[in-house]
Amino acid sequence: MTRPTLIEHIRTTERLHPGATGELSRILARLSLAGRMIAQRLLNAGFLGEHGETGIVNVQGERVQKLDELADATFVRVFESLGSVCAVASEERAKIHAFDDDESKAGKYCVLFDPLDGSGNIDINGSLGSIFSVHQRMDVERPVSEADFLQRGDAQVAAGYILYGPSTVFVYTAGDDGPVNGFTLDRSIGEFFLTHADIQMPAGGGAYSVNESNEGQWDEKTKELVASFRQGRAPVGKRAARYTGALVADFHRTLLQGGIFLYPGLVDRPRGKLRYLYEAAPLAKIAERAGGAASDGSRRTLELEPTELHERCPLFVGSRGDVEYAVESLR
Ligand code: AFP
Repeated sequence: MTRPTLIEHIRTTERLHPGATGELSRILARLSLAGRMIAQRLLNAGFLGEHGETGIVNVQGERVQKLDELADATFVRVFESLGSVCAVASEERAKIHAFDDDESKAGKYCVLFDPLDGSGNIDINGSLGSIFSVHQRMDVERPVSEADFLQRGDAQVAAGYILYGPSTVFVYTAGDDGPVNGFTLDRSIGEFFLTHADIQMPAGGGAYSVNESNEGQWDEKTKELVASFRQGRAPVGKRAARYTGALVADFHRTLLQGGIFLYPGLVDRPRGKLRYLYEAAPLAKIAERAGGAASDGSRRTLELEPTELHERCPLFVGSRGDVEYAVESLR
């Protein structure tokens, strides 16, 4: 039997919600289009002169790679004139980007993305990803503003990511109680097919995933927590250390095999490195919908209230037992 394509799956799901207007379906379809376009671009970038830096430093103080810029432009382009999306926010941009055609101005959705996550892996042909989050605009009567984007993670109407690894995988969840489904791109025909239906994060086992070179920047409780994973003293026992430098790749492994990914606060950066709206909140929604958990070390990630577009937060995400153990250890 042929597997459902991503678009067929989205339409089938839409029919289960009688009041649905089809707008969210179109947004998800456009996100998958961006994923296919970026995946294709990554394939040939090495010999088209598209590796390397642009010479620009972004709002995060990070050096922008040419592919960061290309991926960002791709995500913006797919939502231009769609009508349902009034504005987008990108990890690469200081401010939101509002669309100015009349239909878009009335659009009820805001889309946020980290267009190319793990860009340090570009030059080594390592895994990369894109992360996205969809929110409903707070008030369609007012012109869209940054305030429409500063919403808690539990208000997301959809969230997901695209992993560009040996194959390209699109993983998403929609609604308050939707499952997490994964689709793999058949490059020969440019179509995503359902390969991972209703993903459930294993309750135990799996690796622990953290940049251990930051140890000197952790507080004593964090040092002890990571040592307990390394030495097999955590409840689940001995496990491997795995860290790729691309959050999407580390998260995807954690989602499928269980375990924990952590990016704790650092002495000189108490909020750590990861961005709440573009990274932590969407992955927290996926984790919870797959039976896992996500915390900033004391609070549920999805309940944090962002006050800035590029706000950072510590992230502990993975199998529920591991995350609860981490929170307990840090108390
Ligand atoms: P870049 O996209 O700037 O490479 O950042 C990647 C990332 O946000 C996330 O994907 C990684 O998990 C994390 O940073 C790696 O950060 P460290 O290099 O500090 O471990």
